[in-house]
Amino acid sequence: MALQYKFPENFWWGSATSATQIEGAANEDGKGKNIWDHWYETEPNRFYENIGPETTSDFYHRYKEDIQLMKDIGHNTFRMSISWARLIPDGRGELNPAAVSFYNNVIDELITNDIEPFVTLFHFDMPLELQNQGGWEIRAVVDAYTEYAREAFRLFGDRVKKWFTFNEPIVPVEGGYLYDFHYPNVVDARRAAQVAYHTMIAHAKAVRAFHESNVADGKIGIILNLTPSYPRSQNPADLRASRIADLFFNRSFLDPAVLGEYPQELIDILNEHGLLPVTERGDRELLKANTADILGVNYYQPRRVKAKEYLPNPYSPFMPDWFFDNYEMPGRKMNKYRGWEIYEKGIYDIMQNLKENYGNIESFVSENGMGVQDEERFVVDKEIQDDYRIDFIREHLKWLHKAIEEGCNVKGYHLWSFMDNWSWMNAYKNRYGFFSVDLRTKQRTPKKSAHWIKEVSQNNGF
Ligand code: BGP
Repeated sequence: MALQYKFPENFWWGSATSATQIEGAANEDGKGKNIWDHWYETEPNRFYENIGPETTSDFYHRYKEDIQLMKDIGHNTFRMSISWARLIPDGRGELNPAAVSFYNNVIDELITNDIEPFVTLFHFDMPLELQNQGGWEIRAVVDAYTEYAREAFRLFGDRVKKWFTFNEPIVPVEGGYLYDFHYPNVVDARRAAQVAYHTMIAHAKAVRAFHESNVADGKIGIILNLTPSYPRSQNPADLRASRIADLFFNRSFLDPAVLGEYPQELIDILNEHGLLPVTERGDRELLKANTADILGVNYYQPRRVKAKEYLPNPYSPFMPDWFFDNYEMPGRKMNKYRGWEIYEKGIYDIMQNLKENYGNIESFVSENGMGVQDEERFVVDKEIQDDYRIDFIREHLKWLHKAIEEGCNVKGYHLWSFMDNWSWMNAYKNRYGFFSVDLRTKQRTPKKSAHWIKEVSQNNGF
């Protein structure tokens, strides 16, 4: 069959998940509590339909069946995360033997089925014990994380060759310390800056630990949610607004992770507002020497901005959006089932930016996907007819293909997500999977997109 969009050989086809969102068994087999278990126990009504993280999609008990399904639909890679509090219940110290065997079993099962595991160390789920001590605000937690990373490399590094220190590290900063959608629900830009900084120090220390470990043939990187920032117009005020949004929401992590240093303009803004974090001697060299080998890009939607219409009240707490307003561009295409913009070319722009300004670092799409509310309404003959998702993936893949043809160093595509899963405060509101999950029976059923991706993966194109 002649394919119009043929991908490079050994392209990574797969999907992405995270421990807290799929495993369930939150109170089983010696797992310690993390911030999600705790927040749900204290404020269940903040979660969509009061659904919490105890059971989620039950991957913990069904991983074998799930890995067969991955194989059935042509996955050659799968992104998962380790639950820190499952592996080390208090965050530091004693290992949980049941967790060691669980992750060993999952990894072995994936490899036996020719699916390469991509493992993230931290996907939003801080052990509660460490959060109680101050979480990412304190340097001791950076050290606890580095120890955890070292243990993970030692336990699983003989078989896992793709490691990621953090998933979307900006999200716990925004959610936990600015906009109140993650525990500990603080609103304080100075503390947010400290948390962001410590996360990057933790990243660099884990990268260093990795290169000192014996996973010599592996790679380590980070997963960032990049939102290209498009100005309303080319007038200087709009351009400045978009540049500053880019500084806060992309370059604050992308630059230190890939180039090993913070953008000077960001440092200047933080300095001007008294927000510079506390640092230690040697940090600068640490960051510079321990950059990512590989970058995962999560892309859902762009950010469109315009110059501020009204000056912010200088007595209100500092927020990055003091510098710009969001711009609702007329005529933009929307995912009407989730409320996010769909702009497929964004993925191409991101990859071009990585090629031009970030040394063409080896990268892949580590999440991209379309959330849909009340997806059962699209069931015909027991199967969800998610043609909208097929279109969404196909149109993004076309732009990705073009980026690759133009020399961008892109190695794969992972959909968010393998199956419907628990999405933090949104719980099961927006469904993303190739497989739907019946919340009562936990039964998995392929959607139309599962059959489609199988063909695309097997043909390595479409
Ligand atoms: C990403 C996260 C995922 C997932 C996804 C969907 O930012 O990395 O963990 O939750 O967003 O989000 P939502 O369910 O809110 O649409």
